[in-house]
Amino acid sequence: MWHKRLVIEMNKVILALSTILCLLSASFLIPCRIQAVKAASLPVLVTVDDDGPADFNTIQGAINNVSAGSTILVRNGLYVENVVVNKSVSVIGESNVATIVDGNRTGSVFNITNTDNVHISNFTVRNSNSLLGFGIALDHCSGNTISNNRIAGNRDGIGLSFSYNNIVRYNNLSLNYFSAVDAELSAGNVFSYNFMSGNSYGIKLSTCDYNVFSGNILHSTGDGITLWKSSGNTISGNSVTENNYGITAVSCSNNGIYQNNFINNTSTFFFQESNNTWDNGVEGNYWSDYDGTDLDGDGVGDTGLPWQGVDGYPLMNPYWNLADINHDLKVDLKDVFATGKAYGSYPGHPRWNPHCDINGDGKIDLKDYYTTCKNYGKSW
Ligand SMILES: [Ca+2]
Ligand SMILES: [Ca+2]
Ligand SMILES: [Ca+2]
Ligand SMILES: [Ca+2]
Repeated sequence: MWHKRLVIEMNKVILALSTILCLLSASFLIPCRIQAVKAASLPVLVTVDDDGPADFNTIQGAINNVSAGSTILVRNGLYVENVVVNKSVSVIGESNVATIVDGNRTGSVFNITNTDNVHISNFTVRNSNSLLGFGIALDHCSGNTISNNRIAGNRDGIGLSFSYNNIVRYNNLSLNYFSAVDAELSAGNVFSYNFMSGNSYGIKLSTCDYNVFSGNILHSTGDGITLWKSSGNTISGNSVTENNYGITAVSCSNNGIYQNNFINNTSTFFFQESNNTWDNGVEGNYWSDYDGTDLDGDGVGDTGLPWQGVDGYPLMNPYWNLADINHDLKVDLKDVFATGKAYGSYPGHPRWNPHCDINGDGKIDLKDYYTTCKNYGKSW
């Protein structure tokens, strides 16, 4: 009898133990599975190398296998790929000379479509299709940054369509067959400090409003800036040198075009049905063929106005540094003194000097004075 009871008790114990074991294993397994799912969706940093040890050997392989927010570091090498960027990732090359993405003359080299917050930086981007492709194509995108790339040998360097608030800066866009930058139906983008040479067009905008172009150099690149049905763009601080046309505008209005250098272009500009602003209220553009005189020594011409029928404030020397208040191509005591003299003034104030309002906030204060002092001693 006692033996039978012992067997029943033991069975109970075994049952209880196995229940505990089951519960324990379940409670371990479930978190493990959750963790595995979580790990796959966490942003990571991965490496790509075409011929050495790395997490992946193609850029596309890396993009396909990481989650949004990840960073992909690409080692020097030759990557013959048409890269589709369809999630928010940073794709960074080791060197923009030796990390080469080659589109093999098929489509675009980088395609970014319906994707935001992508960074593409530090690549040579070459050989899109010569009839259809872009070096880097952005379509229905916003918040992307394209920087420090060398983009050459494509149909167009960078193409934007239906894209907003992207940043394109510090790229070298040279020797593309058509345009360095070709944008249509895109707004609020910023293009700054890019170098463009040897293309058929520099910057080409069709139906693009409220973009900013600043600090770009467009040298010997067919037609420099070409605007069609585009309004409200700001084009300032660019150098447009030795092109066919410096700038052309057809059916464009309210673009602000000032503090640019138009130097030795075959034809300075061409307009049709266009009404734009060629100064910021104080300073216009530098035109290498301006032959007027500066009567009061503020660096802005006072005769032959408006120059070319548009510019009421042509600069006497190329625009090169914010702190060169009197545009004599050096930042020296004269500029510091002028800023000091106008210190504390605002429009309407007897000591107001608009040339000294470097940051354009309508007052001369420490910020302007600091910029002048910081650039002290620089010369062109
Ligand atoms: Ca390599
Ligand atoms: Ca003057
Ligand atoms: Ca000066
Ligand atoms: Ca100011």
